[in-house]
Amino acid sequence: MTLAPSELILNEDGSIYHLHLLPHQLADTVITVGDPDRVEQVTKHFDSIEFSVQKREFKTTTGVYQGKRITVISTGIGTDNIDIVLNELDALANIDFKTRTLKKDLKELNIIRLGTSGSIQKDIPVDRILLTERALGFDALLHFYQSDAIRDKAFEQAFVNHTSWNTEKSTPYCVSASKTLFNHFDSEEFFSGVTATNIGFYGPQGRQLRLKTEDPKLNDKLESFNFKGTRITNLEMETSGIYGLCKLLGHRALSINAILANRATGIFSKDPAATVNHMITTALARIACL
Ligand code: R1P
Repeated sequence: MTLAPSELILNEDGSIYHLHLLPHQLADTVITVGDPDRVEQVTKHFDSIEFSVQKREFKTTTGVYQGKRITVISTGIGTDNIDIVLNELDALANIDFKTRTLKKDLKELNIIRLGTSGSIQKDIPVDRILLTERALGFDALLHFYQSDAIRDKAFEQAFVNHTSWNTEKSTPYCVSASKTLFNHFDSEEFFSGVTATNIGFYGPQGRQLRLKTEDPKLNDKLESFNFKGTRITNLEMETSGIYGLCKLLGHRALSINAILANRATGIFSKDPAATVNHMITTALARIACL
């Protein structure tokens, strides 16, 4: 199938529409961050920089860290941006831009998110690092794709029952990390668990400044949910989309979270920059030997 110019949109220089990248500029290992300023916080540790480009909230730098070529890209906030980033990264890797057809040999990228997040469990304190084994998406992104085969329906149903979830909001979906990447990073120094991804920072994560939320007990229900010994550990805004699309596209994904807030105790990190930098250097050391 040849992709029409309206479907696979390329800029005049041949780069992909939003990310403004050419296929050869993408490394096989990709680090995603939310904040464009965090790209430099990662790449300042690199031995060399190949190139850097920014369009909108998507800033990309490719370089080499301890002999490993890595692309670092900012996604901005939310799973709506994840749809753009993941589809365009995959197109760069797996679509021939000249013929506008799928390549014969498909690439499997390593996609590692280095993000920030809030813990919802009292015993997961701020300034620690958490690996997401499974993500529970309250966003609707995955429902626009044929995704039945990759979802954990038993987990989803148990969650809906436990929380008496109002499906006017969404239909939660449960997707997993790449086992290979998770096992590569898993260690006693990290927490691991289920990351809930939602479409907003305030009401959707149970924060009430002036507006009352639809379910004031939402975070208590998330905290007390238990599925076969597994609990929901933290809240953020991208991981479910990354896991879902990576599984569907055949890429390996892992989300690593710097815990900056503890929503159960009301505590926020006193030095978030140091915690994020610790996550970055710890993750880079492991990414170098992937
Ligand atoms: C909200 O402040 C943002 O921070 C978290 C959330 O997922 C959301 O994107 O992650 P990042 O720090 O990676 O952006």
